[in-house]
Amino acid sequence: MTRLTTIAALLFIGTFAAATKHVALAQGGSGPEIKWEPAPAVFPSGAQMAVMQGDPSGTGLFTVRLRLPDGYRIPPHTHPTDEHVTVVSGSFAVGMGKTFDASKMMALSAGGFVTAPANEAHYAMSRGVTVVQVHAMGPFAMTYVNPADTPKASTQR
Ligand SMILES: [Cu+2]
Repeated sequence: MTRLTTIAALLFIGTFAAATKHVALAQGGSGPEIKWEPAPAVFPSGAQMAVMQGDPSGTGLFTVRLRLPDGYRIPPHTHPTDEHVTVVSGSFAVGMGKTFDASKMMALSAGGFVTAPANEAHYAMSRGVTVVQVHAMGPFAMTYVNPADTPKASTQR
């Protein structure tokens, strides 16, 4: 029993050490070292994106941050996988449904968290310059409910 406990403790320490290493790596990408770039053309113009972890175009878990200007709107859309959003700063309002309706949105401030289930239409708007962190299983894709809302690559940036 005691020996088993010791082995379990050693395993735990090993796991913890590995996790700590990952945390240390992640810290290299936080704060002023975050590399912001114009968000991909699938987003309405004006947003910036930084990849924190993983590859949004790959098939595994990825984490990105989006920096949105005041009043930035993302029209109703869906994703093929659950989208998990954590508000880092600013104010981010989210609504569920196929029609943008500002009166039905839930406003989230820093620390707020919301999950948009796969294939369920939702929309969003920022109030003030806002940073959100999105994590999901890749590959990341957005399908706009109204095809006319799909940003045109030629008008980006
Ligand atoms: Cu979304």
